[in-house]
Amino acid sequence: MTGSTTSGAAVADVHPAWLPDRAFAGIGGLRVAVIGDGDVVQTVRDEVERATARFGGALLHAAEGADLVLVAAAQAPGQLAPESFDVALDEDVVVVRAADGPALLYGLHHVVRHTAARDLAAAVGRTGFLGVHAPAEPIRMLDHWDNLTVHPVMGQVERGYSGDSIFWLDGRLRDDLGRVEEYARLLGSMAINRVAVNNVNVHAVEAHLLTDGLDDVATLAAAFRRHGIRTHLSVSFAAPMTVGGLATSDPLDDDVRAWWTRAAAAVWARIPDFGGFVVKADSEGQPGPFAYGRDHADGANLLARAVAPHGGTVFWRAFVYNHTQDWRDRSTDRARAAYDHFAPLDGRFDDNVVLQVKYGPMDFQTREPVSPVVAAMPRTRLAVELQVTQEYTGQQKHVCWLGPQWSELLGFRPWGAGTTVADVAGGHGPGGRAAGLVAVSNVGTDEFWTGHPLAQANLYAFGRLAWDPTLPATDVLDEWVDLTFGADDDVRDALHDVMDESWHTYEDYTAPLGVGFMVRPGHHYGPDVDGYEYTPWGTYHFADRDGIGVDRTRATGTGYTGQYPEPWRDVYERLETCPDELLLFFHHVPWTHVLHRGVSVAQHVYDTHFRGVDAVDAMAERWATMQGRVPDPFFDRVAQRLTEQQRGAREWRDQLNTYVLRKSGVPDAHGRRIH
Ligand code: GCW
Repeated sequence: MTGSTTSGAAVADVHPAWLPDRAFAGIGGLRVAVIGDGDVVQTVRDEVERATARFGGALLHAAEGADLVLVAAAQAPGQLAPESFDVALDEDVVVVRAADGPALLYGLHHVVRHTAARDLAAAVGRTGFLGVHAPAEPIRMLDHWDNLTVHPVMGQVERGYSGDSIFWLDGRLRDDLGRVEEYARLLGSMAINRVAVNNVNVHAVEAHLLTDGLDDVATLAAAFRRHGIRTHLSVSFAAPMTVGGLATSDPLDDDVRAWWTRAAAAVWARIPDFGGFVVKADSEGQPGPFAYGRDHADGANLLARAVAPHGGTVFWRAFVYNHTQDWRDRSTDRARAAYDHFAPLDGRFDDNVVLQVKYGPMDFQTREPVSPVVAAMPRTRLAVELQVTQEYTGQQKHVCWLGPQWSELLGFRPWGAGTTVADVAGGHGPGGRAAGLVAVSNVGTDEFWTGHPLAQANLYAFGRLAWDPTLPATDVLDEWVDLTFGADDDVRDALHDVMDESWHTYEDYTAPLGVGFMVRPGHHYGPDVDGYEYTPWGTYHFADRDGIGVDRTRATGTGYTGQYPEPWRDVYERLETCPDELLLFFHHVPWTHVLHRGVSVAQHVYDTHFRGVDAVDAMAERWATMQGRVPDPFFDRVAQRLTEQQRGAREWRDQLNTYVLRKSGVPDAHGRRIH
């Protein structure tokens, strides 16, 4: 599949990401039996055939004489949960028994990962290789904010930093689906099982996918199906009007119900394993049930009942807030909105509704507390939404390895002990309702997929952490390096040096202490401290000559701390216990307020901003030592982006430091140059 795409590189020129042929050398030399039927088993067979053709060994169709046996579904004895597999040693033979086709694919890649840096015998001796392997999160989904055409303001991929859509061109599916096939292969290798293929902001062109575009969607679904992935569409709540010609989209109207029932039936008639719908309603201008005086349970259940007979799921987003605020109104707090809208609806959503909640109460900031909605809805299936695309974390111009951020979020304990965020999403929370994780993808037609080549690691990490949220981020990075570059200690060390701390470094030179935003409105790249302060979208820092931060306490502020259960409602409420990194999210304090770490807020801003720039310079120097150690195009692209990161970090440093010095008058204790 090497035909050229109209925009972007031909498939043959595209970086293989973490699946270069070399990554399969460890299984290539073996005699591998693949046993079972179905599309995904055939994919496993194709992978083994490709590896053995390249590296020797053989593909077998029966266990006899094999070094490695991969056996799926009916042939696998025992009780394995869906998507799970078991790895055992039978004499000298490694046997992977899988519950189903997708599980066999996951089992294959489990072996590939473990043999990327060593041989099979050595892999067998490692902890974590043998035994039962099951996904922690049943739903592991990527959303694409892809438009069918180029949107005048947002471009083709909303918040996309990697070129155009790999799916769509000029209002319809691309002719050359080579990139889609490669993408599906990458996703299958890290056990993603659902994708949504169009933007949650559904414009007129995309709204028609649901009716006139089904052939295109079916073609995409076929490509994804071979890798165990179900396809979804984002739909507009107003579709009965805009697409169906009705006069209303009131969720309690009989004609509206009938319309959705028919629309769903038509979709599943064309695509029997279609996954369902994603809906952004009453959010940032998208239509929703509020227009009819209905609530979001009415809205979600309308669609849920239409798709239920077909086994479909409705992903209903909780990202609902007032984006036409008046900055003078101090009582409106955007952070409160999702909880205020949704917590009272707990228990009212149908079983096939998944409430999709952004990880924080705001909007994918570098640092936010965990959304209080996660702990507030035990009778609702909750999926936590992450942002792989780096809208607020450097837009794939800056290195920002997000594995550590996600590990921290997923491991957060909303009740202080016991259950984690990952547990709640996976169905091990108080109500036991399982859903999973969703993330906004970061790929496009760019030859490295992700604009910044190192951002490939974020995509990889999302899949791996959705499978096992307890994996240490540093191990995930090792896996990614070994697969991508081969087992090379120098490359691995260099990438750890450049990436391990890059999230904290990004935090250091951008908005401080959890205050968030301070970005240029619109495109959200680069510093603009007061950019959002007087806009309708929300007010984020309230800085004046005396201090900075948002008072979200119950005692004197917006009361947001009261949305958390114990212990957090009190931990965040009290200055003495509020963690430094979230101080300005929860409190308005004087510039001279002394942090737990022993310096004033103003001094902290200076220290971290100088430190952040130094760290970026060190990253660039370290990367320079990799010339000749990684392929030149990869090296060059990263080097170019680091130059921009060095420039950008200086811009952030100088604007933040100058702003704080001018507002506060607090001099830098170390007398460094502030403009
Ligand atoms: O982060 C904001 C983005 C919007 C996006 C919205 C959302 C798709 O700035 O571009 O719209 O979130 O999540 O719906």
